[in-house]
Amino acid sequence: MKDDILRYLKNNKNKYVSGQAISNELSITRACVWKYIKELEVEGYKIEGISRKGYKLLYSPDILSREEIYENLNTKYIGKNIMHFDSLGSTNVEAKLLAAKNIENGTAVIGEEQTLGRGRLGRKWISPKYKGIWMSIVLYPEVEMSEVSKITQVAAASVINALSNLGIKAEIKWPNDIVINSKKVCGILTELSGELNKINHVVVGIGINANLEQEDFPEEIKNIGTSIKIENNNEINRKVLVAYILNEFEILYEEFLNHEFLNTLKICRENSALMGKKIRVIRNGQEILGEALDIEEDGALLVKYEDGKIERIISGEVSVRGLLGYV
Ligand code: BT5
Repeated sequence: MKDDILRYLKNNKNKYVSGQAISNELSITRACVWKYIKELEVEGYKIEGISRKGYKLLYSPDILSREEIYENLNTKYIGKNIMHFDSLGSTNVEAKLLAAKNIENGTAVIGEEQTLGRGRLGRKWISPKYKGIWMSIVLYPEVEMSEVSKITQVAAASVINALSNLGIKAEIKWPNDIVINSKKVCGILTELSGELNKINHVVVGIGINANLEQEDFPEEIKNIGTSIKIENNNEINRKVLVAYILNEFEILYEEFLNHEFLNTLKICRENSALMGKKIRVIRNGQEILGEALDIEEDGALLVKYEDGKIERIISGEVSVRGLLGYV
C-alpha cells in the first residue's frame, strides 16, 4: 500500500494531491494515508503536506528500491520483481536461495550493502553502503550447460550499453570485468545450479563501483579498482543505471535464448580492453606471454603465444592480465 501511495505521488509530480483523493483512489482511510506518508518520510522521502492543498513529493532518496527503479524500467520480466535489502551478506547467495524456491524468472536481488560480497573462486568483493550497485538476477534458461558462460558476456555487454546511454565509455576485460582507464569498475559472477545436463537455475551477479571514493578501496585493491565517480568526476545516478542495465540485459538475454549471440559478441569485441594487446595468461601460478587475437563465436578468447602457438581460452580456467598491470 505504501508503494501505491508513492506511485500515486510520483504520477502526480509537481502537483498537490489531497489526502481525500489518495484515500478514494486506493480505498483506504485518510488516517491510513497519513500513516504511510509518515513511513515514507522515515525512509528519506521528503513530502510536503499543506492543509487544504494536500501532499506533494519533493525529493526521493538515493535508494535502489522497486519503486525507484520502476520509473526507468521497460522490461517484460527482467527486474519486474525486485527484492531490495538495506544490507545483506551477498545478493548472489540470496538469489540462489530464492531460485531454489522457484522465485519468478528475472527477479533482481539488490543490496545497498553486502557484508560478504563474493568474487570468483571464493574471492572477496567489497561492497560499501549506498556507493555501488550490488545486484543479482535469477534466470531459468533452457540451454545447454556449456552455453551458460555466455550469460556473463550478455551481462558485460548490457553494462557497456547502459553506461554508454549515460555517456560513459568503458571497456570489457574478458571475461567478467568492466574497466575504465585500465582499472576495474565492475565484476560479474555467474553461478549455475544443475545436475547432469539439466540447469536448475542461473544467478548472474553484477557489482558496479558507482560512487565509491578513493578511501573506500582497501589498500590491496587501490591499484586495480576504481569507481565511475572517480574516473568521471561526477556522481552517478544509481537507480537510472540499474534500470538501464536491466533493460539492456533483457534484450541481449532474449537473443541469447534464441541462439542469437552476435550482438553481444559485437559489443564484447568492439569494447574489448584486450583485443590486439599483449597479455599475460596466468594458469596455475604460471605466466605465459601472448597476444589477444579475438573473441570467438562461442565466447572463447583466442590467444597467440610468443612461440606462435594459438589457444582458445574458455572463461574461468585462467586469469588474463595486461603486460604491465591489470589490463
Ligand atoms: C569478480 O570476481 O569480479 C566478480 C564480482 C561480482 C560481484 C557481484 S556484486 C553482486 C553479486 N553478489 C556477490 O556476492 N557477488 C556479485 P573476480 O574476478 O574473482 O575478482 C575479485 C577480485 O577483485 C578480488 O580478489 C579483489 O582483488 C578485487 N575486488 C574486490 N572488490 C572489488 C571492487 N569493489 N572493485 C574492484 N575490484 C574489487
